[in-house]
Amino acid sequence: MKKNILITGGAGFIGSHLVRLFVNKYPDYRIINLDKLTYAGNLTNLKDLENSPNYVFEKVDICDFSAVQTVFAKYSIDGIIHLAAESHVDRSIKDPFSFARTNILGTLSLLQAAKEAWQTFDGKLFYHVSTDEVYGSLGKEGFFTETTPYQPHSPYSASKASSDHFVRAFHDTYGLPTVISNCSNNYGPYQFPEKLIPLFINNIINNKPLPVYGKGENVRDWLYVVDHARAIDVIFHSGKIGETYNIGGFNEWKNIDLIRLMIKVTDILLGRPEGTSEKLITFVTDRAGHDLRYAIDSNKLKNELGWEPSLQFEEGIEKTVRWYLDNSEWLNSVTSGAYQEYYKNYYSKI
Ligand code: NAD
Ligand code: TDX
Repeated sequence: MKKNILITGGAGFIGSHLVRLFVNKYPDYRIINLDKLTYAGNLTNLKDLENSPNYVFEKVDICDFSAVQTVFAKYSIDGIIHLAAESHVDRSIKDPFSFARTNILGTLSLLQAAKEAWQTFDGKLFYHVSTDEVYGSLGKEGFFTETTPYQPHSPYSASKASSDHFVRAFHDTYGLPTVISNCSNNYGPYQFPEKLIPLFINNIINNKPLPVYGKGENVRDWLYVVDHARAIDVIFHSGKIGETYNIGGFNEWKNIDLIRLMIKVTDILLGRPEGTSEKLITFVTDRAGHDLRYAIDSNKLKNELGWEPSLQFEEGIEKTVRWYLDNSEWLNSVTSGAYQEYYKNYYSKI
């Protein structure tokens, strides 16, 4: 094998798309998927790769430093693309400790293991996959750039900001070759149905309420997950060490407009009369500390490395709804058991 690449969080939403891209595109790389398989990690996301000769799975918690060291000792790791994290803002409001543990201490454990394992830093790279939420919230105008000061508001974004700082600290203090990307909201197949888009598609299918936080006026910049994986590929291979790259779709949607579009597309594909599911819209108490608007300026990535999103949003959302309708087995399997327990009281209250 030409290279051993460790991808953490490869059984999650974005990680599974990235693992698939790398395993298929680079047959001479060994891709090691390291994942703890939390509620959000699911090996069925990677079923098609099970027998690929250049793919291996390691069930490891990134917070378990000695287990991480063992993985470094077992494979001669050339590069790490680190995605493993607790990723849902609402869960971070309920349980900030687990976000601090995984996102901060877990990242530190990987950084330290890499620093110790790598005799020389030549040809090595530690790539941290981060979020635009570290920059805080925008008003009606403007964009986040790579130089926007950090101003996280949720425990999730505070933990991701902290992990970004640790990555930069390892670069500045020890010379560890690092790169960071901060991406906007992703959507597409295999996203756990707790995030807005898959949660609402699942609820429309099942005629359940669509809980819109506040007045639905918050704005997010949506990017198709495969385009994010393509961006990571470009940055991993051509990004400059020590740099940060913003990744976004120049595709802003007010939540309520996006929800109405999802309803329209899903009703059509389900063969329901147009607008049938509008009645499911339920305005609920706003999320605490809810950031008003995210918008990413990804011109650095476009101008320096030539990356651009490939998919128009209307096309991407239809493709996504179709995928969830065609993959009811996957949807049913991830929404059984603990998932039902998690939402049990929620729907009885709204
Ligand atoms: P996800 O929740 O779908 O997947 C996270 C994965 O990490 C799961 O497979 C889970 O099992 C694994 N994991 C969690 N804790 C772990 C631990 N302690 N040890 C090992 N594995 C562990 O998340 P996602 O949406 O795919 O996000 C992936 C990364 O991208 C995260 O770092 C997130 O902050 C970042 N990001 C996400 C988005 C988005 O819109 N989803 C946008 C920008 C950045
Ligand atoms: O039930 C809901 N109702 C609702 O109105 C949910 C789950 C969300 N929302 C709103 C909150 C946000 O304004 O929809 C918007 C999107 O919410 P999420 O899907 O939870 O995403 P967000 O909070 O924006 O964070 C996401 O993007 C950045 C990911 O979860 C992060 O992991 C990523 O870093």
